[in-house]
Amino acid sequence: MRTIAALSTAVGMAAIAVIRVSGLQAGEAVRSLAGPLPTPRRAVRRSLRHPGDGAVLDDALVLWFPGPHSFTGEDLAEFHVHGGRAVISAVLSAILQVPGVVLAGPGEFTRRAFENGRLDLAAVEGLADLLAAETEAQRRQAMTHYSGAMAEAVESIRDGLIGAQALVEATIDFPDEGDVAETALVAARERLDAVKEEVGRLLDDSRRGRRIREGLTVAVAGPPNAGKSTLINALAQRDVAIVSSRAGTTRDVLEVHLDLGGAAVVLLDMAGLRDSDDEIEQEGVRRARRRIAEADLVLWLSDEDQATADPSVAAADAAVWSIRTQIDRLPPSSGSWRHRISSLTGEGLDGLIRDLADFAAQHGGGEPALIVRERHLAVFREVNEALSAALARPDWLGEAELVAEDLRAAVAALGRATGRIGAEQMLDALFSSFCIGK
Ligand SMILES: Nc1nc2c(ncn2[C@@H]2O[C@H](COP(=O)(O)OP(=O)(O)O)[C@@H](O)[C@H]2O)c(=O)[nH]1
Ligand SMILES: [Mg+2]
Repeated sequence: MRTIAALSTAVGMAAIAVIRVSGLQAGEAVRSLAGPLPTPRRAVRRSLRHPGDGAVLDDALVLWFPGPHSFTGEDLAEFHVHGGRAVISAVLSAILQVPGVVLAGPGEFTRRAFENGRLDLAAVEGLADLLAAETEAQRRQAMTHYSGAMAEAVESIRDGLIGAQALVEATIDFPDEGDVAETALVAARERLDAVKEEVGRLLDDSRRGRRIREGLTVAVAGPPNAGKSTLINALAQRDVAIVSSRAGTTRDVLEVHLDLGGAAVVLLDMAGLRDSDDEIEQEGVRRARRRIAEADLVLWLSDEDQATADPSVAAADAAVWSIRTQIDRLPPSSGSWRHRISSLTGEGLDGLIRDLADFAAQHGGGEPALIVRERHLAVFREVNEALSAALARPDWLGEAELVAEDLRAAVAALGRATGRIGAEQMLDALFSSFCIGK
C-alpha cells in the first residue's frame, strides 16, 4: 500500500500547519527531510531540508508514531510547520519526492485507521461528527461516539443475545430433558425481555439523538410580508449565535443555523404562503410546505389579528406557535398569540428566544444519545424486529430452532452497527465526507 501525505489543518493563513505522512515510507520521509527518526511520540525541533539540494525549507516540529500504535495503525509522521502557503507547498512537495509517497485522498487517513481496526465504523462516524460539530451538545454526542460508545452498547446487547441463544440451543441439543429445557427457556426469555427493553429505550431516544446531530428545525412561516426574514435577521443581532446560513435564492428555503444555549437550531426562512400564478413562486411555496411538514416546530407569523394559518401548518405534526408581528406598527387588539413581537423595536424578542431555547433543550438537548444516524436506526430496528419475532413465537419448546434462528439474525444485524458492512458504497460516501488530510 502506498504511503500517503497531506496537509491536515485547514488551508489559509495560520501560525502552524500540520502535514501528516502515513505508511511504510513515512520514516523515510522524516529521514529525507529532517534527519534521524526522533524518539516515538516526542516532539523534536528540526530544520527541514530539501532532499535534493539540502536547502532549508522551514524550522519545524517533527513527531514520529511507529505503527501499529498510531492513528492509522501504520508508521505515521507529523510535521508541524509554519502556516504560510509557500511553506506548506515547499514541504509537501519535498515529501512527495520521497519514492512511494503520494497525496492522500479525502478521508484516507481515517479510512486506513478503520481498515487497520483502530476505529470501528461508529467511531469513524463520531469523528466525522466531531469535525462538523457546531454546538456543545453536538460536540459531546460526537465525542461519545468517537470514544466507542456504540461498541460498548453493542457488546452488552450482544452478551444478552448470545446468552439467550446458548440456552435455546441447549434445548435443541438435549431434547429429552423436558424439565431442564423448560427452565432454560424461561431463563432465555427473561434475558431477551431485558434486551428488548434496552433496544426499545435506545430506539425511543433516537429522534432526540438525530435532532442533536442535525439540529432542531424551526420553520418560520406566514403570509408574505408578515416579517419572517426581518425576525430572523433580528435574532441574529440578539444574544443568539448564528452559526451559519446556507443561502438559496429568495424563493428557496434559507437555512440559518443557530446555537441556542448549546443546542443546534436550524431556522428555515421560506417563501410567504399564498396562492399565486407565478410558477417560480408556486415552487417556493411547495418547498415551504414540504419543509413545514417535516419541521420540529412551526412559527406561524402574522401581522394581522385575524389571520388563519395555512392548511399545511394545521396539518403539521409539529408544535405550532402563533406569533403576532410588527406590533410597533399595528398594535394587536385581539387573538390568542403565544408571542407578540416587533423585530424593529425588539419588543418580545427576548421572550421568544427564551421559549425557543427551552424548546430546544427539551427536544434536542440533554445527554448524548446512541442512535444518531439513519444508519443506526435501520440497524436497531432490524435487531428489534428479530427480537420481536422470537418473542412472538407461541411454542418455544416446539420451535426452539426457529427461535435460535431469530436470535442469530438479531446478532448479525447488531454486528453491522460497528462492523464492516460489505457495502463499499456506504463506506466510500462516509469517507468522502471528510476533507483531504483527515
Ligand atoms: N414596523 C415594522 N416593520 C416591520 C417589522 N418586521 C418587518 N417589517 C417590515 O415589513 C416588511 C416585510 O418584512 P419581511 O421580513 O421581508 O417579511 P417576509 O415576507 O415575511 O419575510 C418589510 O418592509 C419590513 O421592514 C416590524 O417589527 N415592525
Ligand atoms: Mg422573506
